[in-house]
Amino acid sequence: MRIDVVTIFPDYLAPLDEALVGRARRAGLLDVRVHDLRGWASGVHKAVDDAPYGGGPGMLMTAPVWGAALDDVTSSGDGVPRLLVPTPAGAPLTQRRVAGWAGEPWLVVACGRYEGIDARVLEDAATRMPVEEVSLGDYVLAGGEVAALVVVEAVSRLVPGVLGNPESAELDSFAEGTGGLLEAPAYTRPETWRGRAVPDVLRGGNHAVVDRWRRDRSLERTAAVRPDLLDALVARHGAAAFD
Ligand code: 6GU
Repeated sequence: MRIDVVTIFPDYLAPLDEALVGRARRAGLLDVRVHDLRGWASGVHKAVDDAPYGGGPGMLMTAPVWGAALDDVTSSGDGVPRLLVPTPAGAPLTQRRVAGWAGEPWLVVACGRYEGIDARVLEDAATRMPVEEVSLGDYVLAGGEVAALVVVEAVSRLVPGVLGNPESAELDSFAEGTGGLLEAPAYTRPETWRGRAVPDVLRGGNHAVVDRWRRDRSLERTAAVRPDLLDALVARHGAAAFD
């Protein structure tokens, strides 16, 4: 899978050399390319932004610069990519959306500053390729770079071969395998630590009992911190959600 990231802060994406994503890149499973938007800016100042029409605070990134960058990047491979644009005005990022993107051959992530990109850029791009705006949640970041890191990491671990044990992705919080619930707490050795013992049921070797225990803890935890997820589960499965 190929992922291009366009940003005015390419060094911000340095973590993509590390850990799971870094290893997957070196193994040839992921082709991640980071581009400096300023390479498409012109004039002595290489400006990428300007004041918004209609007034208001802050600056907007300009259409000519983003248009030139996206023309070049999106025409540099086979077929057309899916364009992802991080913005607090986007639809929330979910595991379902991430899983959909993981099946695509090519993604381009366009990082804007939070005041955003001239709206015509995405309108124009959408005439040639699928475009999705995506938000990390209901708070405001200074730019899309952190979201690009989030998207690349979340997508990468679903690409075949990237995770050592693919079953771990199936059991994750929010994945279908756990029915959209949060994961149960987990323990490893030592058996007792600072007077706290690992729950007996997890050492008993009865897999059906372990599964039941984990399911109950998942329901408890989800009810406590994410009742909205439980509501969604009941809407889909009714009372059978608690079987
Ligand atoms: Cl994706 N970008 C920015 N700038 N702020 C955000 C966000 C994204 N998601 C939540 N806040």
